[in-house]
Amino acid sequence: MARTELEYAPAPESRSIVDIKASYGLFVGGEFVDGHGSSFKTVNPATEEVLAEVAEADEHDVDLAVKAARRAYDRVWSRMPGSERAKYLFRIARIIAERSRELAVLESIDNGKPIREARDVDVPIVAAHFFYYAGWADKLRHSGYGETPLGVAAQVIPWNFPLMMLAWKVAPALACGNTVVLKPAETTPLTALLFAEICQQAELPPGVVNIVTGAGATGQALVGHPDVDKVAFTGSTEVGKAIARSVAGTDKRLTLELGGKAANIVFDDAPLDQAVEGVVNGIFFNQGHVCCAGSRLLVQESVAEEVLHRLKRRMATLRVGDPLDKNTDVGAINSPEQLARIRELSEAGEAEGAERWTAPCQLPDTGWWFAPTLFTDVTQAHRIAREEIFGPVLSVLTFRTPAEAVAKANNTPYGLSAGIWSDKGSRILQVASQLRAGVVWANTFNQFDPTSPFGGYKESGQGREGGRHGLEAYLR
Ligand code: TAP
Repeated sequence: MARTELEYAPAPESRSIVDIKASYGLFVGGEFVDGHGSSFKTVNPATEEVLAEVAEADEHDVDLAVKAARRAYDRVWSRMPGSERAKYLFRIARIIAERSRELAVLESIDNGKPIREARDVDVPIVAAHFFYYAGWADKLRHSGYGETPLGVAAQVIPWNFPLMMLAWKVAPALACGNTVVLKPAETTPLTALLFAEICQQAELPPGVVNIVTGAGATGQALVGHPDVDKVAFTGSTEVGKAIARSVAGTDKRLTLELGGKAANIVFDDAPLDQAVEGVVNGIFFNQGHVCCAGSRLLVQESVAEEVLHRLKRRMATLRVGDPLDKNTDVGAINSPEQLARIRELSEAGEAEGAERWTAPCQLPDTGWWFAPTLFTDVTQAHRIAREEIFGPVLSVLTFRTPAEAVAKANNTPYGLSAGIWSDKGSRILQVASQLRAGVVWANTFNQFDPTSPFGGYKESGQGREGGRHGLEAYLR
């Protein structure tokens, strides 16, 4: 079948399974309430259609949300036995699993990510996180953690994995007995608001989870609120540093999950087809809007030509288009601002002398799109080798020896993740131990599991989310 026929196959039935309201308020104290500030529009990045008008929380709204969280913490949640908290978390997890289709479609529409990924990756991981941390809620005391929650957690998340980032933050916080006020990203508020409905459905005590929508100013008001005990932020390194400065000198606990510029290292003894598949997944999954994306391919010189040949052949088969089409591999870019940044950095790559290759594909006329792109002849000095592009753009560098691969991989201010492709277990272990990255995948990439800690070295952040380590951020 011709690729174009498959690429843009509409899926109207998917769209109809979600009920998107014309406008949304804030979720405070267990109820949807009107905000005191103005409102903003959230837009489908694949169609530029306005999906809904969403309240923009101002300082007063944030204060009300923190007060609701404090009340719920003092009166109910921190006093509740862990076994009881677990029941609510299990209930939330089950409802997420039951409503997974609706969540996946809404995530795809608001974010632009392919429905196949939202359905098979994001939402299952979200449910798994709630199941996993539900299991911890009654075991903290017996695991040497004590059972002393921190209080009210202010949580600010980005737009690339809206629901998943929510789950990574809310599930451990609640399991430990904290209450939360969460701010989703301005461009992707809808699944957090659907999650609020799920909290109501689960009869979670009012105020345990509060959702304040808005832009950066809302986030700033939230993390700066004096009655917040803990700040958990995922987003850019720039904003993360500003938040770290703003909480310095207070007794607020802080965890930061920030940017990345991961190296995906392919040695000459790697199973090449498998490696190419991993490289493609590493950079084109979620349009490359992934903090741990394998955005720098380091390939051993002796196999570079062969790897590039296979990589281009594979990239040419990627289907870019309608995120609700189950055949789509690469969806829409989340916002015009992000598209402009990807374009600007790609143009800088060409201007600095790297060679650009774009996968042949037809992009839709409306919406925000960027074709899968790779750059060869990249040097470490190029901006495309140093800066986070956060888009479907791969920079290829070569190396001769493992020591050179390690030196290049570590030559970045970031340190979130890395990948190693080799047939030799000893080489994998040796190289992994030298990489300054919080997560190192071997012969695979972008594997996430709630039992496994995730987080960065250097400017990729501080603290860990996930696993047993993820609890420590929410306990005193
Ligand atoms: P940011 O611009 O940093 O935004 C992240 C969140 O912070 C958004 O909710 C944003 O609101 C809010 N915000 C903006 N300015 C703020 C301020 N001064 N005080 C408090 N909150 C503020 O990042 P982004 O562009 O949404 O996300 C992309 C970045 O996130 C990338 O660098 C990526 O690597 C990183 N990321 C990291 C991870 C992990 S786990 N390390 C995971 C995903 C993404 P608005 O939406 O209104 O701007």
